[in-house]
Amino acid sequence: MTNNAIFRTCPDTGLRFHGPAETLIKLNAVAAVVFLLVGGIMGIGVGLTRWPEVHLLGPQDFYTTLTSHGINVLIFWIIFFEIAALYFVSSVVLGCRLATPKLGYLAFLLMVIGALVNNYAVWSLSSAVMMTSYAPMPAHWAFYLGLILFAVGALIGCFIFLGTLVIAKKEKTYEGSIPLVTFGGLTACIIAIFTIASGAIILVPTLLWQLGYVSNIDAGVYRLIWWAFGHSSQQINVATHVTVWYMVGALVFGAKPLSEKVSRFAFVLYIAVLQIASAHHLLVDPGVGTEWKIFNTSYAMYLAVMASMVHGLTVPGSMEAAQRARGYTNGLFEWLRKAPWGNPVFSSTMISIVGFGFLGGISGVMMGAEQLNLIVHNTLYVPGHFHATVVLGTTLAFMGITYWLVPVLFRRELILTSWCKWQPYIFGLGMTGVSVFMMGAGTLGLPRRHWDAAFTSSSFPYEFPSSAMALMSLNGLSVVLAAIGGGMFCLVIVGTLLFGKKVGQEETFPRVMVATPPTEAQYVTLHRSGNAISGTLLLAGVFLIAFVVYYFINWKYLAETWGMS
Ligand code: HEM
Ligand SMILES: [Cu+2]
Repeated sequence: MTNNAIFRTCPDTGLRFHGPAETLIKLNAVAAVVFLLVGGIMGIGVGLTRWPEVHLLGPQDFYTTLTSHGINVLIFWIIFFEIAALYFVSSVVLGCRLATPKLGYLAFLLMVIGALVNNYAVWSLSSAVMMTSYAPMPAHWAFYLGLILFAVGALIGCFIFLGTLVIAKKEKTYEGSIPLVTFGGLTACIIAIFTIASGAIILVPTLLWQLGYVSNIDAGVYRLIWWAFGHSSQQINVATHVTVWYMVGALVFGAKPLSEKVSRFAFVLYIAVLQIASAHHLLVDPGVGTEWKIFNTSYAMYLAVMASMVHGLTVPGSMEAAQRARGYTNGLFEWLRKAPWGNPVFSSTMISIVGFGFLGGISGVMMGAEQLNLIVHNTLYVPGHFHATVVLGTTLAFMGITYWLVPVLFRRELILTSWCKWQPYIFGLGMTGVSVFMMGAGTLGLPRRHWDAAFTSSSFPYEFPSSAMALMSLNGLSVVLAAIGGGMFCLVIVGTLLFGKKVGQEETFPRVMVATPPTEAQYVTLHRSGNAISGTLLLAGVFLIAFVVYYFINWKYLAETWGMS
């Protein structure tokens, strides 16, 4: 076999980087950040229009901006980053060459072209059909073509990941079973293939419809298949950000999973049950039956939720165990107090875990119950919920690992280190506000995606409670804070690529990039003490109580909407 590929061994991490893999990881990660920047700027436009006192944009611009925001962040930022992550957890983690790098460049090119074509359609071919692009609301054919090209590129990326696993196995670059983070990547990849297939099944006919080859698209069927694609893609995000959580545990604390088997099983649950949970997007659709809705959104969906709760317990639990093994054993929380809160890799991850669990998770289960769904369906509650999942959860996790990846990949020291320290908190706080205030306004009935929060220019005026308007103003302020945090991130990263102090290929960074794991002996002593994860268990208890209380409050609230007594 002719293998003239270049490898370098990273002096800080000991990882073996295959040249083309490294280049592709860099390209995809940089493209991701660029689309985050574009989408984030759109987010400011959306948020400032939803702020009643500011009401920045007119209706046409608002819907265009909202469409652009949703697609650029949720599709382009996240998926470019995920492709980079897949290449990393295969080629780099397994220390083997990347399969077919040439196809990798082709995939990247297709994704870039697709993203540009789609953006062009949104902005210049009046295709403000929102991220969900529900037919029969038509977009220009170029809108669908752009998405399809992007998806084909991403699909090639998935196959390159699988091919790389095969190479690693054949060339025996690892022993035993693949590491947990690679397993998490494999989970994401399998879900991604299902997702992209569903996307093709729905988007290709829609493209043909706009080109005049298909006469009409059934709205109900469209929504059913679209959500097989739309929901599953969220599960790719969850699988990937959970993978990042485990990775950060290992990098920052040298933590090892409490139980590999349990963690792997929880990943498998994602693959097994997530598709059915797509039904939670169709809970008020007339075309599908009640039994179908209830079965799919309760019995099966809760297994996916359980899987996330397992990860939510084991990741902090493994961090706690590692810290305690090292000697931070005082009280319930010394391990947490003494954690590196000034290190953005860690703080981003912690905010991601807590925000995803408490805000995103609990609200998602609430909305996923058929009856409760009615009180918040199509209100601002929905974007409130998913900003907790895809922004606090996924985006912050990705930001956190980027703080680690950029120095390692580009051999440059981060610039503006005090900004790096504060950025996760500013972004996290702003985004918590965005999530909570939108959920609050939604609970009071404010509709989703409406250009005019106060309905002032509506021909059928409607008075929302003044508290709802106050929440929207608070949301506006939070949008500004989140935008500052997001801007800081983009600036630090782009600035580092351009101006960061160079660190030679043989030099090391002046800080520890990969923590040394505690020794087996330290773990043994810890287990004898019998409280390896007592702090985490207490936090999990708080979580479960919050969960039950919030669920109950919403049933109570639902009962009160029927003034029959
Ligand atoms: C500075 C950061 C961000 C701000 C200020 C922001 C704000 C907003 C606001 C105010 C809405 C409109 C809600 C409505 O009126 O229906 C929205 C929609 C949305 N956001 Fe964000 N967001 C941000 C980042 C993100 C990120 C990082 C993602 C994904 C990873 C995301 C995904 C979405 C999606 C998918 C929509 C819905 C679009 C649609 O309805 O078609 N946002 N955002
Ligand atoms: Cu969903």
